[in-house]
Amino acid sequence: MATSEVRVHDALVALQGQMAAVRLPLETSGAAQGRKERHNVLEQLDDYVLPRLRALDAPLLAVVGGSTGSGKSTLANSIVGRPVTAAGVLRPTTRSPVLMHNSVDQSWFDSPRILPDLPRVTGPGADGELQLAAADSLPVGLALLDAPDFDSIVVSNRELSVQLLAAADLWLYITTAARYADAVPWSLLEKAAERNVAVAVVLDRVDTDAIDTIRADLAAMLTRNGLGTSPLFVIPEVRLDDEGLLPSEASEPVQQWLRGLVADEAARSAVIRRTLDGAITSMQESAETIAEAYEHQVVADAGLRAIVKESYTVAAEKIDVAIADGSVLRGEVLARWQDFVGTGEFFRVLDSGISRVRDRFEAFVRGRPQPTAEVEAAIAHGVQAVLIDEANEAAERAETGWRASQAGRELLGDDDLSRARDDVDDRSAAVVRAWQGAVLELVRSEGANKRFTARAVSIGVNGMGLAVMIAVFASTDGRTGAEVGSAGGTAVVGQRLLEAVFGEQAARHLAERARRDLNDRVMALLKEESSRFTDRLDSLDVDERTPGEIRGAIIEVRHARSEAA
Ligand SMILES: Nc1nc2c(ncn2[C@@H]2O[C@H](COP(=O)(O)OP(=O)(O)O)[C@@H](O)[C@H]2O)c(=O)[nH]1
Ligand SMILES: [Mg+2]
Repeated sequence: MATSEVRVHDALVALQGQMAAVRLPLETSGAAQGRKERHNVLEQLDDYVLPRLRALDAPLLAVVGGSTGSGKSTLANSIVGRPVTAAGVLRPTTRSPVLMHNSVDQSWFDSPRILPDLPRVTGPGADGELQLAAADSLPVGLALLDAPDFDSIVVSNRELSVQLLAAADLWLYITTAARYADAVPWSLLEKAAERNVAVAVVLDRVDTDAIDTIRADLAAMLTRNGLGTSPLFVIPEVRLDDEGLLPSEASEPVQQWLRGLVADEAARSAVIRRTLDGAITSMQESAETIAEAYEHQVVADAGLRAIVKESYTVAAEKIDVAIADGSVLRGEVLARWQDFVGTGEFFRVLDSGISRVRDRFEAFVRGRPQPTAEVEAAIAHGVQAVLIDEANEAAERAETGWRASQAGRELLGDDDLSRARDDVDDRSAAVVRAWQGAVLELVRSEGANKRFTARAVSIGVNGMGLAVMIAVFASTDGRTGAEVGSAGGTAVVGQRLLEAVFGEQAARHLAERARRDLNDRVMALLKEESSRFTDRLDSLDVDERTPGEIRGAIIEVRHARSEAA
């Protein structure tokens, strides 16, 4: 290879790496098409483009293609001069393609150099095997491949046919007088024209008196479809010989043309170049399509993530409001808190004046059992209810949002994520319990700083902790106490207790830390909840850099080719 060709080769290898790495996991617009094209590009690089670039002097491979019963096998056998490949009205059940070559050329084909995924056999092959047949009547430098019908009713046959045509330097396209205008073969020929593959057309089994009309009609169709320069051979309807071969004068023109082609180095390499260039160009286009399809994946991925984020941000905000606006302090919590603080003794502690409050407080907590458990439980219950409600609503919003797109629907499949996790009760209860424990711990360590006696601290911690919690639940916009309404009226008691014991600033600081702590724990809970959605995306690994990388690889192929040209 010339240096410039090495650069083309290496650019294609880089593109191959991109294509191999890319996945189009989301059901977005163009994803199905992109996956198909990706598969084809990878296959054609391995089967044809890279091996051809590495060995431009390898034999020219002509693939005989056409619809069922058009006479492919008969023509291939007739060119070779003996019945190598099974022909017949009863369709051979095997879909093993046969590659005929001169024995001198064997080493080009018995290795996985081209079509590496097809195992080689020398006898009749099984499904998906490539049967190699040495036929020295073929000129050195020409191989003939009898492909399965491209319109086979067996899907794998059709796919194999397409794969083999994509590996050809030349399509020897066979059609019959009865079938030449059919839509299916034409869609294939249009593809050939689009890709600029070298094609020769054989019109087979034509009644002698209709030859001129049909030839003219087909020639016009070829011209209209961009294949006007393709050689057109016409084989009249003839009797086959005992071996099922065409009489030599019938197959002679095609045979001569093929011989002439491989004998003329310039003509041969022109055919190879044309098909190779066409293949690389169409590969660039496919890669563009794939990059574009991947862009849709990136957009869809971001869109689905935004739905989840929005759904759970709303939940976080609503929880935040519910926590701060005093609504938790209604009903049961309020009643239990009033039980707790509603004794005259408690108020006397508060009314005794800041200077003496510490002593009084110690006396208060010493003399008093601590019925805080009920208040704590009521708080836990109230907060937990808010968390569960909002987690459920967020799940419903996110699931509804995802179901609105096909990508989201496919990702959800049969799973119903429209409610919070099954264990949200336990998880949210644990969140609140852990927070309450942390609040008590906070009060304990603050109290220790204030040098309470150990006993006062240990007994008073629960009451102080409650006061902090109450302050948290009535702290809308930094306001506390009476300003936030009836529930707050009670909260002011807790506030004053805190201020009396810790000082105003420290008291505010305590409530604030406790609130931030609760917020962190709530966010962690919501993160766990939303990860049920986002985990599904994370595992797909849709990377926004990918389209750019593919385009970069395409640009390098383009530059390398223009340098080589
Ligand atoms: N009389 C006649 N029969 C043919 C001709 N070409 C093919 N056949 C028969 O048509 C049937 C299908 O041919 P075959 O080569 O197996 O078609 P394939 O499916 O394209 O490989 C076989 O029975 C052949 O013997 C021909 O030119 N003349
Ligand atoms: Mg056949």
